[in-house]
Amino acid sequence: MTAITNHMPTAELQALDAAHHMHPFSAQGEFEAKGARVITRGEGVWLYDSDGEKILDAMAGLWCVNVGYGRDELADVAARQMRELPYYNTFFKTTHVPAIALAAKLAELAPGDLNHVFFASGGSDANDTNIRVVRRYWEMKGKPEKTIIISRKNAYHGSSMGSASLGGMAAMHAQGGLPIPDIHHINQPNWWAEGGQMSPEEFGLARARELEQAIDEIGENRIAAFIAEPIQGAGGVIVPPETYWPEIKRICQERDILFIADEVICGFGRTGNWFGSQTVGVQPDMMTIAKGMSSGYQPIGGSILSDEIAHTIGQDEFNHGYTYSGHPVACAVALENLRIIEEEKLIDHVRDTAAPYMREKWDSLTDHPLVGEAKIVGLMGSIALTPDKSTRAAFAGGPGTAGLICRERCFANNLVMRHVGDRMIICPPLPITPDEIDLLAERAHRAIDETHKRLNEEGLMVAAN
Ligand code: PXG
Repeated sequence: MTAITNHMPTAELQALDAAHHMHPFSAQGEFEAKGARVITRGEGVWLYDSDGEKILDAMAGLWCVNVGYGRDELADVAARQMRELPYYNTFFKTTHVPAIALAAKLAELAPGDLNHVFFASGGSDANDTNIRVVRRYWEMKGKPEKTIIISRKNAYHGSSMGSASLGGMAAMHAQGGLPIPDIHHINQPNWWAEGGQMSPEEFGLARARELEQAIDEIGENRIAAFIAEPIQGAGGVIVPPETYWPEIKRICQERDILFIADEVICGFGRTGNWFGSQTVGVQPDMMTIAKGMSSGYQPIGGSILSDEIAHTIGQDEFNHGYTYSGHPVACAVALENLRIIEEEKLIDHVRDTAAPYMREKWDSLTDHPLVGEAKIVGLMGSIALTPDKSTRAAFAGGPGTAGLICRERCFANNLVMRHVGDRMIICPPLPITPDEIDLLAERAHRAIDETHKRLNEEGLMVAAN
């Protein structure tokens, strides 16, 4: 077989891809009709494809390339670490410097007494760790019946059996016998789609109080933990009403349950603080981290535990761990990535420069007849596409009627912007400049115009009843 390289014709690469490479969350058969876009290179906020197109990546890969593409420092650290110690495990009373240094750094950055890191290779396996940690914690506390974890519909916590069960994605639960036992889902704080006649403030309180109701109905003696993303990412960048998090905080403080903040997307500067829980003002007992912790340059994730939890489960053997827990190359790269975020003051850049400028541009999209609400926190934002913004209507054609067209128009305009149903979402690399934000907004606007035109031509600007 000849070597497969960037220099092969796109069609050949696509044919091989369709024949042999199974894609996540995809109907594989569709790649035979239309091949996948082949990405060959990245630099800053820009991607290049096999046809030589230059694409603005407003999704930072998959919500993860926080420091942007093309960072030589990260490549150099990886090469150095691979030469020195490419792998060793952290089982059986052994350790190594990259894992020690990264754990200590994360303990310094994480709020409060979150001082203990259990490493994984990504967010899904870190959330699996969390399920086992909270159940083990209560067992060690003499309350083994506290096993139930409360999560939310339309949450995303990963794709493994455990983490997909924590998640509240109906389409995932419909395949493969999920969820696992003892996971309970309450409703999400998505005012635009589900708020009805309530004000956002009333709705935020009502949805937060579902946590209290669930605890009362199931019994506090059965509940181990509540898990939530500070701002739902894959669910469509759902920014809760301002009343939501303070009420959740009150409930978590009053009740004897643990709170797990899933910071896989919100962490590492995305919301203008190190962690999203700082932005929404709650102190977690545990955090899930991944993605931005290495800016995606290496696959790594983890769980950060409070002193109390770590000391409690640490009194006996915790029968859990992954071959790549604390992988030295991944740890070294993550540590260098944190150094870049700190030394380049990327969080200040998000908070003081990029986010305010992006918000101005983003909010102005609501002038468009197709755009209902525009939401943005730090550098994660969403807009709701609607056939009738006065009633916050969904499309008669079902979820995705406008979103799918809009994503395709974004692609055609060399902008990566995702859709979730009929919400369009962005999550660009943190160093994005005002000039690049201008380009992002211009292309988004053009794509929305083209979508609107198509919807009108095809008679799809119709509200569902
Ligand atoms: N928690 C959250 C909040 C996530 O967003 C995970 C856990 C799982 O992480 P890993 O590293 O195992 O993928 C995620 C991942 C999408 C999309 O379509 C989002 C994610 C993954 C894949 C697709 O937006 N987030």
